[in-house]
Amino acid sequence: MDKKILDFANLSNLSLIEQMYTKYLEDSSSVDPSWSHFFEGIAFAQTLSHVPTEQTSSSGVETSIAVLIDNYRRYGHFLATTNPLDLESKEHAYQELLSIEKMGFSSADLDKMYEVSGWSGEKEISLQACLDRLSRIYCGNLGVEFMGFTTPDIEQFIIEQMEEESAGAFTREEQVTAFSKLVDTEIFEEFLNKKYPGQKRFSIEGCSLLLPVLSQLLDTGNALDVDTFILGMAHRGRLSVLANLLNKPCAAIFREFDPDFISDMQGRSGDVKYHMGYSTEIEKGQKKIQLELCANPSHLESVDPVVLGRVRARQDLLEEEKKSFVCAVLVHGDASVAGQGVVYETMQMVNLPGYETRGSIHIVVNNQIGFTATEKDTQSTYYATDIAKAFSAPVLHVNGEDVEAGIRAAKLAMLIRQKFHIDVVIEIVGYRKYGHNEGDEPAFTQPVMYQSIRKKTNLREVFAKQMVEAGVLSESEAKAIETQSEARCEESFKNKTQAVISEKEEEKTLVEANPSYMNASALRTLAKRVCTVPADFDLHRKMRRVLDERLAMVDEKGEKNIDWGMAETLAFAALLVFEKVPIRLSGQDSMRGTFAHRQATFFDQTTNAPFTPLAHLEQGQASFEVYNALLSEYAALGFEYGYSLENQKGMTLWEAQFGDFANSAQTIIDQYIVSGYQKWGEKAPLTLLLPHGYEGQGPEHSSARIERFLQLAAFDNIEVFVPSTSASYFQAIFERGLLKTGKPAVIFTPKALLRFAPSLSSFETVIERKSLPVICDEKFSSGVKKLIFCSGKVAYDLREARGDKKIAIVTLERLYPFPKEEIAACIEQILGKKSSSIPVLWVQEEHQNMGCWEFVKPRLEEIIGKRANLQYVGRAKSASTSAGSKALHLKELNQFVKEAMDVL
Ligand SMILES: Cc1ncc(C[n+]2csc(CCOP(=O)(O)OP(=O)(O)O)c2C)c(N)n1
Repeated sequence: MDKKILDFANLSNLSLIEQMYTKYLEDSSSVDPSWSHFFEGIAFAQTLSHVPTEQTSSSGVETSIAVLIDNYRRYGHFLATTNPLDLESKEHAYQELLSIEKMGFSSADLDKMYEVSGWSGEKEISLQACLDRLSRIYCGNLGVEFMGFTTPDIEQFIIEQMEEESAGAFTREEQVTAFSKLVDTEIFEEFLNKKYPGQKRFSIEGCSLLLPVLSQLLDTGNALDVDTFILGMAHRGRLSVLANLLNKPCAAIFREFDPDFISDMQGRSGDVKYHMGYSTEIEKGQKKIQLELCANPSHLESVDPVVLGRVRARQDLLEEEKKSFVCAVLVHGDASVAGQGVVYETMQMVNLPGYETRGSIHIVVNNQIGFTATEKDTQSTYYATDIAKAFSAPVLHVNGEDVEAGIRAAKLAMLIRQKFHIDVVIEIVGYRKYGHNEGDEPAFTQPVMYQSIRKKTNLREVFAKQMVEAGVLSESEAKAIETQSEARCEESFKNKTQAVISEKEEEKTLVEANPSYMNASALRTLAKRVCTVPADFDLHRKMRRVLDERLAMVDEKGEKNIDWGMAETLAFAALLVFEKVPIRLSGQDSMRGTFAHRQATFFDQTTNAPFTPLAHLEQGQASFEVYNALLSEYAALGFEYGYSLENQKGMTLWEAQFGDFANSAQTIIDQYIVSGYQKWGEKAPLTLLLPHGYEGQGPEHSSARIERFLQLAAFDNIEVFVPSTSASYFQAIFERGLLKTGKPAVIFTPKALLRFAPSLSSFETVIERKSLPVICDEKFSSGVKKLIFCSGKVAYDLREARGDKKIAIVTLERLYPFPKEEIAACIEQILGKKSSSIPVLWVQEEHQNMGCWEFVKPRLEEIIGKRANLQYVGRAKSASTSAGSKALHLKELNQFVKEAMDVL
């Protein structure tokens, strides 16, 4: 967007605009292009003749009437009657610009005629009529906010849609459909209230317009060939959406309210009813619409990126022109959309190559309260939706009591999304009939607001009256719709005990490994392709060297071992070509790799054109996509979680820049990745790469918090790897790519080890794939005096200190599922069956309250049994992850490594 356009939005200097406009009219090239762009982009510049008729006299009137129209388009929403509550009205400084005096008129001009040919269908219009029309269009129950932050073509489109009186006309069929949705919604909520008084259902009453709006989105979308909607929403109104949009049987919902209800979840523990997802297919005429509501936790807005990830994964399977037929709809609360940073992170994705989804529809259900707090407490912005402006997303503010305005907004939003592939926001301004939940008393904190709310009539009654008066429906027809809806609830209630929603078992996704691929020569051939760029590609000198080195690593002479970057590349190549597994990898700077170890994409030094060898290995290979992520962890990881849910036959990887940054996405880790299956039955074969290792770089770049993932590991929910060699890393990536488990995984990847010679394995060792889950110490068959268990990099410090001492060092390459049998076998290999006691240690570089210790202690003790006492050697407990200086780090390291050697 041209930034200067934003400057123009400040119309306080009207005389400057007048001058520029006069100049522009004389000669459009005489003004700066940004000014002419501005004048061209607004409709009046094209449609109006600004010549005043004889009755006008004041000079500059041409510009003033043009500015008047422009100001209404721009600022009319500030005066729109969108708030159904009788509360103190909000003021905005720009409102002033809508006073005729500010625009160079006086009340004496009201009856004067102005030529406006082509604008209102009339040749000329009185100032009063012009104001009335503008006010009707822009200051009614639908306020449109779009000027100055979108683009001229979008502005023009919205102007045309708003000013064309017949655009968005409300047909009888639409009115009746909207009414039925309202009736079903409100009767369903009232029924729940009657049968389950005081139970939490997070009623939508007060904003029940949400349902007709959603339903209209489907209808308009359907007419534009949108056949899949993926929805994300929080608690408010969720049950109504399930029952009245996704057609989840009411009987099943009622049953979930019963105190004795336990659903059959095949051993899973489930979630509360207002967090569960649902999917359905609905018929619309000849077409079908796939409708999915994503499961989500309580954490408001956390589902937003998950929805987008799911949408993107679906779109990735479609041809270019069909991608927009899958659409994300995100329903937000006013307090959460204004307060939660993940909304910004998610909206930031709208134009990014790795994340864009052709725009999303956002609906903000603004009930003017968040739990007990109002916007005075929660919002510095004028509107709850103001974030939209940062992303050029038009906002349609709707009075929650005006069904027609809601329907019009829904149609317009869908049209805009399909035409421009941008985000569009609909704000439904209503109220919350009850407390935050139905057990709450809202008048404790909002007495005045609730006085106004108590006077309110249900929207269906308001709308029924309007329709009856307009002759759209007779009273008895309206009543019949209600009766039918009541009967649906009664009937469902009677049948609720038989209502069973069967759990859908996901299709088995195991890809059978084809052992022939490990034919060394086939992999070597692939490796060569990975190291090849097109003949005319201007490769950076140092990159040439990297590729030459990589080639040497796979050379039959075997003089050079495989580094970690090459191990990963080889694993990817094998998956893409031999197993046909598509791969998507994203993370901050992941194309190159934070530590310059990956180099997945090369850039032509003359043209800047990118080339990704893994995407060009051979015809028929699976797709390889690598993206540099936006600088976000929360939304970026949420997106990949969603993507992986849909990408059950592909490998989805997310990489943190340093492992500790993953805690910015802790909500996604805790609420989705580790628990999504147990709560919702969601299988997310997502792999996290978290760089981890103590190298004296300070507290913030050392620990990826292994302890946290181990604490979260249960119910066979996740795999946790800490590879210590490049062969082990190859194996972890390759096995993950085979999608054997359908589970998420964390691979704690190294930093210093990436090119550390002792950690680099030979090509033969790599392809053997025998490093997981334990690397037992082959060195000793007898006479071992001490046995040390550890994971990761510290093994190399211990081996160096060991020299020729008879100390066996065993690394656990996979921590979860805990490799009990393999460890037992390794112990037996080293110690034999003898029971004589030797020291057995667990050594780690992390502090005692971190790392693996707490997790491995009881598990190793169980395996070791009475043969020995397991002892801890490592850093003491600490509140901070590591020392602030390299010197202190090394001092600590030397101390505990020495201690490990000295223990008798
Ligand atoms: C991230 C997060 N923080 C706090 C809460 C607790 N909480 C639940 S509902 C709510 C108020 C939400 O207000 P709003 O977004 O306006 O939605 P409403 O409930 O009014 O529909 C809060 C703070 C939560 N669920 N998620």
